[in-house]
Parts: sequence; C-alpha cells; structure tokens
Amino acid sequence: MPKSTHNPSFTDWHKTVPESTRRDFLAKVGKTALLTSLGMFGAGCEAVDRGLLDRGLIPVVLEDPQAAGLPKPDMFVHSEIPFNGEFAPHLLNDNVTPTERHFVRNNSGIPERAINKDLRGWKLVIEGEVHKELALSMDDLLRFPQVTMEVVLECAGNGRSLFVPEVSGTPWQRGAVACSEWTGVRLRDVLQAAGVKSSAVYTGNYGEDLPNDGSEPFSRGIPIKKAMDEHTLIALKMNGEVLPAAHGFPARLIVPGCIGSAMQKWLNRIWVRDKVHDSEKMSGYSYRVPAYPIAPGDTPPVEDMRIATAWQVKSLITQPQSSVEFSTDTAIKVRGHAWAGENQIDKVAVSTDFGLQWQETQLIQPSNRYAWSHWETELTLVNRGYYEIWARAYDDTGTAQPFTQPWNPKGYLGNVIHKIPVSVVA
Ligand SMILES: Nc1nc2c(c(=O)[nH]1)N[C@H]1C(S)=C(S)[C@@H](COP(=O)(O)O)O[C@H]1N2
Ligand SMILES: [Mo]
Repeated sequence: MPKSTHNPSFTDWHKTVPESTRRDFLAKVGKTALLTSLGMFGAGCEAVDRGLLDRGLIPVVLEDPQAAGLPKPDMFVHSEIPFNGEFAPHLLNDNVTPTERHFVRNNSGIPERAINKDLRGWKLVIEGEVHKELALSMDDLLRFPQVTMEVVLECAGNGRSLFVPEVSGTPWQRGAVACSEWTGVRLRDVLQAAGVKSSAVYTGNYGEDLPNDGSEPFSRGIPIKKAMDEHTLIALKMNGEVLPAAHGFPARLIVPGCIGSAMQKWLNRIWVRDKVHDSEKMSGYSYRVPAYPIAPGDTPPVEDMRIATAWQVKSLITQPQSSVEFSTDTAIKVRGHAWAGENQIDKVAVSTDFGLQWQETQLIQPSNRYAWSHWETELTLVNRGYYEIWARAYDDTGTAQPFTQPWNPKGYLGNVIHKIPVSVVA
C-alpha cells in the first residue's frame, strides 16, 4: 500500500478497539513482537484488511492527524497520511516562529505515546561505540543541564516546487522552514556520560514512528563531530512547552544548520556507529545531492551522490504578502528573515526592477548563533504597474543566493532568491 494513500478500513478499524485492549496488548508483547508479526504478513495494513491479524494487534503509530491537533489553522496541507503541511511566507513574519505556525513533515504516522503524552516505558537508549550503554528516562534527562536556543529548522525539500524540470516528492513551496525556541540537553553531555569510543564516526538516530507497511523506519544520522558540538540538542521543549505530538514528544534532536531530516523526532535510540550510518534514508538518492553541478534533468551515478548536510545562504520575504496592491508613492514596508546553515548572514538586498538595481536592507542580528536574522527596509514605487520584490541574502563567506535554482534529482537544498509579485494601482 503506498504510504500516502488513506485507507479508511484500516483507520476505522483501530478506532473500534477499546483503549485498554490496545494498551494491554502492547504491554504484553511489546514492539518487537508486533513488528515481527507485521513483517510476517509483509504489509500491516493489508493484513488487517484481510482479517489476518488478532483483534488486539494494532500498530504503534496512529494515522489520525486530528488526534495530534493537525492540521494547524491556516496550514497548507500537502498530505494527511503521512501528515505534511506548511505555511505561506506572510504567516511566518514572527521573529520566533510560534508552534502553531511551524510546518510539519512526517514520513509515517505519529506514535500513540506522543498523542497521549504518555511517558510510561519510554527510554532513550544510547548504544554502539560507547563504553557504557545508557537507557535514560525523562527524569534522567532532566538531570543534565538544560539549554535554550532559537534554531532554524528547514526541510531539505523546502522549495522543491521551484525546481525545473519538476522533481518527485512533497512539492514544498517556501514554508517548510521555521525558527522556534528549543530547550533540552546537549547531545554531547549525554554522549559523554556514555563514554564515546575513539572508533565513533557517526550516529544512527531512531524514533518511535514505525511505518505500518513494514518498510524500514525513518532513520538518519550525523557525523560524530556535529553530535559533539555544543549547539546540538536533545530537545524536550518547543517554545517553552513540552514537545507537541507532531513535533516529536517526548524528545527530538535539534541539529543547528543541518537539514531537518537530521532532527529525529520521537527519539528513542542513538546508535553510535564506527562508520557512516547506512540506513535507507542515508543511501542511494535519499537526502543526497550530486558531488558536482549537473545539468537540469540529469541524474548522476549513485556513487557521485553525497550526503546533504548544511543549508546554504537563504532568505524569505514575509512582508508584504504576495499579490498585494499598493497605490503610487506610498512607503511599502518590506521585511523578512535570512539564514545560512553553518555560516552567518552578512547582508540582504532587495530589488524591484528584476535585479538591475539593489537596495541594501537593515539587518537585525539573530538572537543566538543558528537562529535566523531579520531584515527590513522601505520601498516607494512611483509608477503604476506590475512589480516583483526580490530579496537576496549574502553570507559571511561572500556567497549569495542564486538567481536560478541549481538542479538535483530530488529537489533538495533549494535556495533560489525569493520573489514577491505586487502591483501598484493609481
Ligand atoms: N522520527 C522521525 N523524525 C523526523 C521525521 C520523521 O518522519 N520521523 N521527519 C524529519 C524531517 S524530513 C524533517 S524536515 C523534520 C520536520 O520537523 P517538524 O515536523 O517538527 O517540522 O523532522 C525530521 N525528523
Ligand atoms: Mo525534511
């Protein structure tokens, strides 16, 4: 069954099982037995449809976005199952993105534990290339120093809809990006408590959102150097509240500067590895980009693909809203954010004549490293007609956003300049 297909018989079926039965069953057999059974039938949903499974046997993820408060108001929904939704740029004007405006990107369902805010039996396991394996409870994690940071979180596929020729995958526009405030413990502190061996190369991160169709769970990893960086967090709170179900309750990774897929939600296991993590989502064309520039539409051989890690310089116009009408000679306030992965923003310039002339904007520094910067300026358009407001950010290495989108087969890391159409009427 394709993961994006809504299967009413399956969804309705799990709702008819009383809560107590479902819990008892899970407590009795645990996840491993459950997965083994699903694996035996190949695809869980099909097995349920054909009446092959015990009535007590249910998946640990619920494919019911409403239970997790989704969709959020004003959200542009790409898919319900798995749930994917973003916001229009003008709704992302806040310096710190409120939780109700943070995009959601799921590869499978949302764990039942997250929906019920249920910590029973939850542990974060640290294993692999460590001297001492750990299985930490929430109380254990809360004993580590707690750190708070604003961090840009952006899906690697943000801007995919702007790729020409078109690429497959969720057609994100501009809104699969946000900068919320995250609180939690440094991953480094936890790894140091486990004693990282000198053989450690990479992490393999796992979460509780196990796909119902028997496919490999979503798992990605980060280089050990990034894992040991003081800014990399195991986040327990978002904007001062316990993590919402959709954003990874009870714990998720926050890996500043990196693409969003590195930020494992519903985190329950970190496998410290002696080689680059080789899960499905680290391999082939998944979250990987060509090692060299390619012609639009070309697909390089798989051995020429490299893991996508950091974002490049980028900006977003959050004000004015696209397609607004102004009258001649009024001051138009233009505003937005800019960010640059591992680098810092140096300046942002805007143009209203298709790039012939540029006006530098006033830059407002980020709250902390890895938060986005803000920029603003005023424009006056003296003639009637159609205009585009273009914004172009430059980072501290002198790199600027491209005018046309460099192409890669899966539409990752899109950072072409942002353009807003406006018109001036008499
Ligand atoms: N366990 C788990 N973690 C995950 C994902 C997922 O599907 N499962 N999606 C990843 C991707 S691709 C992105 S872009 C971010 C999105 O985070 P958000 O939904 O909080 O915005 O979570 C990442 N972490
Ligand atoms: Mo993503």
